[in-house]
This record gives sequence, structure tokens and C-alpha cells, in this order.
Amino acid sequence: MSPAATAAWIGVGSNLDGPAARVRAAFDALATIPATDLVAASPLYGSAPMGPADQPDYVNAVVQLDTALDPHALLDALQRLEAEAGRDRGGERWGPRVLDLDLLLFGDRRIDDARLRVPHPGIAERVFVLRPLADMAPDLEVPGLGRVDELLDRVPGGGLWRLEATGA
Ligand code: PH2
Ligand code: MG
Ligand code: MG
Repeated sequence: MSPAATAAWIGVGSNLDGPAARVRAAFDALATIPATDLVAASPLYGSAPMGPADQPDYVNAVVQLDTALDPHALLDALQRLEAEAGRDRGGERWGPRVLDLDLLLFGDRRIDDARLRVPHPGIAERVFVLRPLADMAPDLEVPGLGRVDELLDRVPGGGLWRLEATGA
């Protein structure tokens, strides 16, 4: 990792239009962000929807990037990829979506402004984020909240299943 680069962790989710393929395509798309390398991608998980129950199950994963972008430029890039995937930003809160890319962590930074909150405010309650994050970095410190493996121990574990590598 170059001196100016920061480890950024991205939550990837989809529950429409071939979600597993959507998530895998997002891995490739994330690798094309300028000044940014894709370091690692977690296994894919199926997960029961948080929020409205009358929507399809999600596929979730987490990706580690190494980026020289600042957090807001990275957010711009994530939102561009969501739009390119056909994401309709007018959808209902916690409603179904073809692609959701959430900036979970940006190094050890804590950010709270009109556009961006990092660490992602839902991180400690979401098993579909913590489980794949723990697969890659169990000892990672979430600024202000504690280690990933400790947060995972505290969150209810139901509603999450590992998908086979070839699964749809
Ligand atoms: N994303 C949402 C709403 N509900 N549920 C699961 N299981 N996984 C998600 O990624 C998810 C959700 C809106 O971003
Ligand atoms: Mg989300
Ligand atoms: Mg989002």
C-alpha cells in the first residue's frame, strides 16, 4: 500500500435482478475506480431483508479497497457505480435495490457531515456486514465501537447464510 493510500471497506448489497451476479459484477466495477485497488472480497451471503419484509432476500458481501481518493471522492465513485447499475435513488427507505454500495470504514477516520457518516451508522447492528467483514479482518478496529469480532459476537446471528461460490 502506497503511503498516501487508505484502507476503505465497502458493503455491497443487492436484492433485485440476479443479486449474486450483481454483487460479483460490483467487485469488478469497484476495481475500476481511479487511484484505487481492490484488495480483497468476502464470500457472498444470502440475508433476510432488514426493513420492509415484503421484498426479496439480499445478497451481501464486503470489499476491501486501497484508495488514494478522499472519502467524498470515493463516495462519488460509489454513487456513480450504483447509478450505472440502474439504481433508482428515489426508492423507499430500506426498500429493494439492484445495487447498494455503502462506505463502511475509511481507515481510522470518523466523518459526520451532510453527505457521509463513517463508520457507517448501521455497522454494529448488521450481521450481513459484520460476518463478511469478520471473514477478512476479525481484529479490525471500528473507530469508536470496538473490534469487528467483538461486535459480531454481540449481534443476533439469524437470517444469514453463506452462498456457494457458483450459487445464484
Ligand atoms: N439493505 C437495505 C435494506 N435492507 N437487508 C439486508 N439483509 N441486506 C441489505 O444490504 C439491506 C437490507 C438498504 O440498503
Ligand atoms: Mg445499505
Ligand atoms: Mg447505501
